Amino acid sequence: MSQIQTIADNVAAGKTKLVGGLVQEALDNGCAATDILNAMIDAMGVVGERFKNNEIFVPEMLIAAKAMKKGVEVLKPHLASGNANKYGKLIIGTVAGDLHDIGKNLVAMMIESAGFEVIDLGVDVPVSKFIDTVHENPDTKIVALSALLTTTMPSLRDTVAALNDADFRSGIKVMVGGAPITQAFADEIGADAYTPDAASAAQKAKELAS
Ligand code: B12
Repeated sequence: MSQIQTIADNVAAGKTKLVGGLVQEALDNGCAATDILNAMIDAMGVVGERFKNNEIFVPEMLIAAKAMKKGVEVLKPHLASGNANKYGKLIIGTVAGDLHDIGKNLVAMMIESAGFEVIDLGVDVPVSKFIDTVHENPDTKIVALSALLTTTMPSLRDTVAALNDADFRSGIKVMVGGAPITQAFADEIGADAYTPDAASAAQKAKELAS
């Protein structure tokens, strides 16, 4: 079995203690960091399917997430190039009611390494927190919002609506993303941009800020 497949299997099985070492070993053997990352993302897809089929439950999903976070920690220096703050400030968070942060963290990491100063508000972020943070940081260029549940898509809609009504709206751009989000939904709720993954999010953020 390939080393990368072994990593994916151990992420899916939630073997947090093993994953860090396995990722390091694969890197030492010349595996590309992006290949390892993509395998771990696929593993989370497998976990999601198992959950959907009632083969595993929330606790197993949570430990798989912890294992993936460990792997990303080891990969981080290999994925992020650490540019200076060339493009300005970007505020990111997962919308109210939603606790998923692996994708949001990857987007934050790629955007930071593309040359932004990232203010990460975490998960389950109330609308008012996004608004207050832009007021506290009037030089903010972009607000990026993540939602992973169909049940928190309305929360994403409310957050974008509040940003669209804010006095600072003409000075910022709003980006949205997350597995259930589409370009059509982004257009419908009045966001400026949507992209499907972290690499394209970083590319789009650079375009929006320049
Ligand atoms: C891990 C996980 C959890 C963990 C999260 C831990 C954590 N710290 O994140 C825990 C256990 C907490 C959890 C809980 C729940 N979960 Co969950 N979870 C997952 C799982 C398996 C993986 C998510 C993940 O990390 N994917 C990997 C990352 C890299 O992908 P990503 O998040 O999509 O992000 C990428 C893109 O979407 C994009 N992106 C993301 N954000 C943004 C933002 C911007 C601005 C842009 C441009 C792009 C972008 O870029 C990212 C990187 O490429 C998914 C299954 C799946 N296939 O996604 C289910 C899944 C999302 N969960 C699901 C469910 C149902 C739940 C629960 C309701 C279960 C329950 N009964 O309690 C709860 C809800 C809790 C809550 N209130 O949020 C369902 C959602 C179904 C739906 N259609 O809404 C899924 C799809 C599983 C399934 N197949 O049923 N979950």
